Amino acid sequence: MPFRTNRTTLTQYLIEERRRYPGASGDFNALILDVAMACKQISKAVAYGELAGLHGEHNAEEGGSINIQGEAQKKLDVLSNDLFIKTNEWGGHLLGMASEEMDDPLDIPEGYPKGRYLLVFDPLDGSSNIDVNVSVGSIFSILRAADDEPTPISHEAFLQPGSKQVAAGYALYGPSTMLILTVGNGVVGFTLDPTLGEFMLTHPNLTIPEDTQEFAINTSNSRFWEAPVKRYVDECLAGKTGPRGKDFNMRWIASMVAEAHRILMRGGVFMYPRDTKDPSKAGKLRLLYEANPVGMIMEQAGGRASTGHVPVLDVKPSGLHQRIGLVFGSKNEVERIERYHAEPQKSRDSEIPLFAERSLFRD
Ligand code: AHM
Ligand code: MG
Repeated sequence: MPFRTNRTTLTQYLIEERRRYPGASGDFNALILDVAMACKQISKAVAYGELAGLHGEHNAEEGGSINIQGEAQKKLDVLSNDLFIKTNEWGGHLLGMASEEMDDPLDIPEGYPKGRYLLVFDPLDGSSNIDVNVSVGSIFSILRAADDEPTPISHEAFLQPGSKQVAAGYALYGPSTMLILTVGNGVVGFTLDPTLGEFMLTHPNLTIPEDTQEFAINTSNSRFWEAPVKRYVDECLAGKTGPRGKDFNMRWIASMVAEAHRILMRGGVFMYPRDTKDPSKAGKLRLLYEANPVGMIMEQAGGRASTGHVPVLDVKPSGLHQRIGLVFGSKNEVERIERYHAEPQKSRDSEIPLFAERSLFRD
């Protein structure tokens, strides 16, 4: 195994970052280390998989369990959620937690000190892929609670725009386990050294190329897309012979953390836009624990994250489990998609047969 003696551990990185803020209490660093511990434990559980009887649906013998999203929970969804709670509730850094897998926010149990941060997470994103052994991940977002925030903690405490995030990150459980982190000062990546059980700094300054020739979208939804998205994808597909004058490649893993990571490594654009498939849902992905943390990482790496209309980090959330249309990745491509949304659609509607009869647009 290639061995380097000069690798920086996550702990060392956090301590060195903290030295830049002499007034910092160390609470924040301890919180990140607790989150990292949850990710290490989840990484192990994911890796053991069926060896530990961890594949399949939660409570299958009792007919399964459904989360607030109406999605069947996997055993690993429930275990990952529990691991996040157990590794983070005791430390005294948090006032509350919220997760994709819990209908309501969670208070810090009696007996543990309360802190000033809020932790929001998707414990195992892409878990519908677990049983097929595709890369999945955990996504987290850290917010500051208001000084006078009452307890028990309310949904409202978490309804802060993504621009207020103190830190965000994800762990990717792939061929190697990685932790990607931003504390608002660029984006860094760590790789888990499995023998030491330590995250080692391997990617000290992640930046996303501004241009790309790779896009990711679930094209099975194309008949539900709004016109600007359809235009963008049509132009990519037209390649060299179309208005873009270059060929594009397409990828769809159906595991957002894995897609975000690919984009962070080599550029690209990801779209799960608002569409007309289910008018009760403004997109598939969730604002607070999917779009916002990934959005902060993208922006901090020089990319862009948008609803198609506005920067995703500017959106004032209206609900804990709110869904939103999401486009992120290489800056110039995301800006192009925003331009297509901003352009008046009328003239193009009549040009495109699909949109000539009826409008698929919504305000
Ligand atoms: P999940 O949080 O229930 O795992 O759902 C989110 C996932 C994303 O990781 C991924 O981008 C998307 O769902 C895939 O959706 P689809 O199956 O429609 O392609
Ligand atoms: Mg998810």
